[in-house]
Amino acid sequence: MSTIKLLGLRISVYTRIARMALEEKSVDYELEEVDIFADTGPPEEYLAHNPFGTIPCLMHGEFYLYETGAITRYIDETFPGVALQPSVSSRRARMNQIISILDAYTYRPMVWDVYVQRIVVPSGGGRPDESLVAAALPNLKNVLQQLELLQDEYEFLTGDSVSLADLHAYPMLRYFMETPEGSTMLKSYPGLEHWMQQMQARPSARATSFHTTTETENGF
Ligand SMILES: N[C@@H](CCC(=O)N[C@@H](CS)C(=O)NCC(=O)O)C(=O)O
Repeated sequence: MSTIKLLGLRISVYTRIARMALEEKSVDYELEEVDIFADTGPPEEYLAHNPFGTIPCLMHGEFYLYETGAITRYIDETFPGVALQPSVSSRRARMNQIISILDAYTYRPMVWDVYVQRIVVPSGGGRPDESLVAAALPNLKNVLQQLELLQDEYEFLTGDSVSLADLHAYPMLRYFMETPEGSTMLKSYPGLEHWMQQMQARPSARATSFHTTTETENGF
């Protein structure tokens, strides 16, 4: 049995970020699904490990760790394999800057205000709140513009090899691309569009798809 468990959900953006880091490092782990979105709220036993009730939470033997940025850095620094943090401090600073942009200005508008309103709410028979979508889009334009500027001429967001910034960004952009607004907006940023295609082809992305095998992630 694996001594490494990730408590989370397959459909969760932050769970996928941590899973992609585990996959990139070829770590043998088990995903244990914890339904924090149940009507009754996160299970009591999960709150004992993460009192904030967010996912994911990494379990490595007796060591429990929540907060995705801490988890991915721990994975990179604990397990052998290719380094996922640039060795040059200015590049590493860019990586941390991008992760902050994603956490602070990207996740909520991209995932909750656009993806959930456009895809999840209608699929459950509800009506999307168009005001949320409309308010999010200008901010997301700003995000994509800054990400492309920061990427500069590199293949990946912080250099010519993949880093934790790429793993943090991909799941958010992946959901965004499933919306008409997201796939249209991305076309204005060819560097990012190319990056997205590269990321999508990585084994770590393929192994962690949000969707079940009957659905694909190729259609953006
Ligand atoms: N700061 C947390 C955020 C994680 C997060 O927001 N995860 C989402 C699922 S993708 C969640 O747990 N949402 C439930 C909530 O916010 O109560 C981290 O970095 O791990």
